[in-house]
Amino acid sequence: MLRKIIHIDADCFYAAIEMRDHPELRGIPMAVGGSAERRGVLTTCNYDARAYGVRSAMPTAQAMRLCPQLTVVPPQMHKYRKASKVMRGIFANFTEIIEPLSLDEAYLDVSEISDEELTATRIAKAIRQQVREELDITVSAGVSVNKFIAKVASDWKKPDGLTVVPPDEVDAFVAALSVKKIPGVGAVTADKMHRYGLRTCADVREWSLHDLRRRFGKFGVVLHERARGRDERPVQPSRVRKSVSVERTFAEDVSGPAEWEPIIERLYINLMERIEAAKAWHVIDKAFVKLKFNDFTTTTVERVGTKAVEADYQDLLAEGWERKAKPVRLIGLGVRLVDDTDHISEPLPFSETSFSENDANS
Ligand code: TTP
Ligand code: MG
Repeated sequence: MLRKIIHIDADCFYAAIEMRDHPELRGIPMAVGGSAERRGVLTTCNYDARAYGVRSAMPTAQAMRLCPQLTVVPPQMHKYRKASKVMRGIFANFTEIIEPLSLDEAYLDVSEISDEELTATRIAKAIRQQVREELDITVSAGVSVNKFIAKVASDWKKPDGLTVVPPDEVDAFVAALSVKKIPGVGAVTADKMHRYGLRTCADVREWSLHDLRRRFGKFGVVLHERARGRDERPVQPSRVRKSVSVERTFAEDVSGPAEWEPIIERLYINLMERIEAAKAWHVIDKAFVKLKFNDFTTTTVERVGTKAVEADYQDLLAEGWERKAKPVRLIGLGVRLVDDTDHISEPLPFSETSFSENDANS
């Protein structure tokens, strides 16, 4: 089945928000980042500054040499997070299948929208307009049959661009595409490809899968696919994890706190391992326990403002147990998490490697 994928990416996002809030910054070269005196780095800059060669992740001092009249303002993350939430709300008016990649970027799968009037292109147009109206910034959009082409397309006419690559144009569009446009091909891989005479996707098509694998390892498989405009990756809606927990049902009911203390110690260690595996330390909001009594009733007790300390769990369990003071069949320990989609795209600033999709240099 042919899919319909939209990729949305805001134009010079942090800079656009600052220009919106400080109109005097419009039309002059400006950037968002740390000051040159403090060896700061830019997060991004507006398109006026880009004309001077100023770029994201560039040391501010270097940017000032390229463009001495550059105005640099400090980042205000809370504003960008808020704007990001509004953008996601707008996407959600059209589909639930939204995969955010960072604060200002997302894939949408609108294949299922069968309304003749509401084509993928119209949806992209409507989103661009709604973002402009609600946030007073511009986003660029790409519409095509898969993530790869939609992403390349959204970048095609930046800023404030809409590029649609319909199914019957995919082949020609991709053939002429520079290999540098393939996500994952960073500067190093591009150089290596150029040495082999691979400049466009049409060049890559001349190579067998076997040879691509031999020269580029696992990434050779990706190159083989992308060069033909293929990308089967689904749009994966972010499932926001709400809690991490462990629980244990006892073979025989335990009578109360005195008896379960050693059991809790081990359960607590399991919980710590789960939190570690989920990398959830920084988003813990509350600790909670669950008790199931031998009459099959369940009770939970929560405590805010804890980083999940073992002693807290012992207290919470004692508190829960006193509610019934009956033998216990099951005990659960857990933490509730704050919505951590807010934390996407931090810490600042990104290094080039952490921002590109798995550059392969093998
Ligand atoms: P991008 O979408 O990569 O860049 P952009 O929106 O500023 O510009 P473009 O018009 O080319 O899309 O990143 C989104 C935001 O993420 C950007 O506004 C600032 C932040 N960011 C960093 O903090 N460090 C970085 O190195 C990059 C690339 C972005
Ligand atoms: Mg952007």
